[in-house]
Amino acid sequence: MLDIVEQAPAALPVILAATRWPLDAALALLQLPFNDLLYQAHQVHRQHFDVNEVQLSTLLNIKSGGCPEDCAYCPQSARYDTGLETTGLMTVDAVIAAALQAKAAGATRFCMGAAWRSPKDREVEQVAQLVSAVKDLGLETCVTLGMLKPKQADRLKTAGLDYYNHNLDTSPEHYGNVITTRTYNDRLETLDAVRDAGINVCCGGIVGLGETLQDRAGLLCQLANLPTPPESVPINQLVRVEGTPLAEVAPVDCFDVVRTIAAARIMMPNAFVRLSAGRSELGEAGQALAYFAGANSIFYGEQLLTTPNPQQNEDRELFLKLGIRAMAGTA
Ligand code: SAM
Ligand code: DTB
Ligand code: SF4
Repeated sequence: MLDIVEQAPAALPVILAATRWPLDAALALLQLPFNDLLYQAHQVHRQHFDVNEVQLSTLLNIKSGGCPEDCAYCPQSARYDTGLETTGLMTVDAVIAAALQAKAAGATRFCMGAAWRSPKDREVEQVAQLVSAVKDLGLETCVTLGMLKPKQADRLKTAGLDYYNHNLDTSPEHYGNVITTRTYNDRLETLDAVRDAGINVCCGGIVGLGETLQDRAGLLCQLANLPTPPESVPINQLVRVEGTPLAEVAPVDCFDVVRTIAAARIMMPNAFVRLSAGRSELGEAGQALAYFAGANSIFYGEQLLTTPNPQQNEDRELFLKLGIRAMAGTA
């Protein structure tokens, strides 16, 4: 008897973590009537956040194109002819200039992306300088550089990195149809390294990769069942870019994007859920639904990494119409 009691505290958290969100529960959420799902998601949102506040992150592509990976959605893969110009890593001065503009426009976080499979230590050192420079401006910092080793994550943490973005993209089952040059497990290992370094995790995925509803539920379960769920969850709608293998895939229905946001909100109530790529396609009404469903973060600025995003004045106008405020900076 005593044995059981003594073992229980150690065993219990493991059991809870493994069953936090079973697949059938996530699938059931995505299959709810739209109004029921949105009502539930909005209630969860209201319990955990100020529903009239949205966090603004601005993206900068600090190293564009020429990536050796084969991600079938990505215009920056060297394997696909998308007409994209390849550039080297941006200088500190150019990055500071862009970050200052982002801050002046109202962003609280500056996210720098590089088209790498995994950075070399020398490249991590260069990015660490960029992170420190941006942090000194009073902005939160985020980078997405591909796969990261534990020591590299530690170095970025020391430089002042607040968030690392590394997406799982889709379910483990669909993953191999989209990317063959790195495994799902590689991605999970990078997430572990980031978490262990004490950096906030920004991890989400893409809808519109030809996945099933089960795959969407599977992605959300992977995210929600991580030992610690991500602090930030970007939900991207595929931007279909000519020259990539997924250029002609059927477009996603706007309501399916909103459903995915709503389920993410319910399954990860404390996370910032970012309505990411694909906002231009959603239009004002679609975005308003997404905010109601629990999205409370966006990429703010006329460009994502290589593709267009709504203009800043369009976002400001929509916020005004909806009574939404941009979240104030904390850095
Ligand atoms: N190379 C690094 C990596 O893949 O980890 C960082 C940059 S990569 C462009 C960051 C993320 O952008 C990808 O994981 C993917 O989720 C998203 N992404 C890339 N191309 C996209 C597209 N066409 N539509 C929607 N999301 C896209
Ligand atoms: C994320 O989840 N979405 C952003 C960011 N993280 C790096 C990238 C979206 C890229 C869309 C296609 C492009 O502009 O190249
Ligand atoms: Fe490379 Fe990242 Fe694009 Fe994949 S998503 S091809 S890793 S830049």
